[in-house]
Amino acid sequence: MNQPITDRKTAILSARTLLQQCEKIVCFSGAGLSAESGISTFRDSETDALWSRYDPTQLASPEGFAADPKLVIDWYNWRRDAIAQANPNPAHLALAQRPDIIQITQNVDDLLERAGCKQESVIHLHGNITHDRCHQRCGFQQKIDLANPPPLRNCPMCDAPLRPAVVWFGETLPAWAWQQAEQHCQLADCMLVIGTSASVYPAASLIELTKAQGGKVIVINTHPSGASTLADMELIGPCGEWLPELLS
Ligand code: BJW
Repeated sequence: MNQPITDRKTAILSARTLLQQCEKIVCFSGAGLSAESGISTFRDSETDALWSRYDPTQLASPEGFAADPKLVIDWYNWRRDAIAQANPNPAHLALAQRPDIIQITQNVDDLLERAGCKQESVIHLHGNITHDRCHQRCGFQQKIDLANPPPLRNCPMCDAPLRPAVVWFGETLPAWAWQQAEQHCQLADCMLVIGTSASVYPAASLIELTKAQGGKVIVINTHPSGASTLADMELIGPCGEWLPELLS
């Protein structure tokens, strides 16, 4: 692993030089991208009093939903409310200024789109909290008003429970999103890995995919992460500070 670069000016210059040499750049992001918008991450956040008793990774599962569907929907609706009140931060805005960079995100929020990224150009590997879908996959899907999300309810087509259109543990990723992501990562000269613990698979394997075919990896994270060992360059600190400097 390369040593973290602490001299800010040197780090920015090196990273910018690397990016200028690249034709195809992908950005692979996680919850840390939205942290400076006030959205909690999964594994490193200061716990919110209301939800501090619960493990988010257990709530984000079919088992959690089966055990207590109301609890899971209340948790998602609390997060929807937080996202509705949040604004894109300087990291989202910096990425949106670079339409040439392919956005592959694990995040289910719509902050990249609200920052100005084209909706069709953001690949959401873990789905979208902005929609509900039928848990039994009868095909029903509906856009949700994040500021006024409905409580637990049943599908109007087949009467199974409705749930957020996100990917829980043990569920497969949307096939189209995964295929697109794999194709882009295979061809990328450089991947920016932003604000992810890189601990959830298969998403995290995309970093290995880029690396394996010779692409460079620039990691931006407040802490060392699962991506550190793959990093050609590791910028330690908030992405809302690094990305505007790097991409301007
Ligand atoms: C900052 C910052 C700032 C903070 N600036 N940085 C291979 C090996 C082992 C296990 C598996 C495997 N393959 C599959 C699995 C099982 C499982 C898995 O990966 N488990 C792991 C825990 C080991 N994977 C799955 O189940 C996946 N499906 C699957 O594999 O299907 C095939 C299959 C089917 C059936 C049986 C078997 C296989 C699905 C995974 C779905 C993940 N879903 C969630 C919830 C989504 C909905 C929701 O939002 O509620 O996705 S879990 C959660 O983790 C969420 C995230 O997208 C994902 C990743 O988290 P992320 O984004 O990295 O957040 P954090 O909190 O972990 O990290 C934040 C980082 O930001 C930190 O590093 C901070 O330091 C940093 N940070 N502030 C920069 N300002």
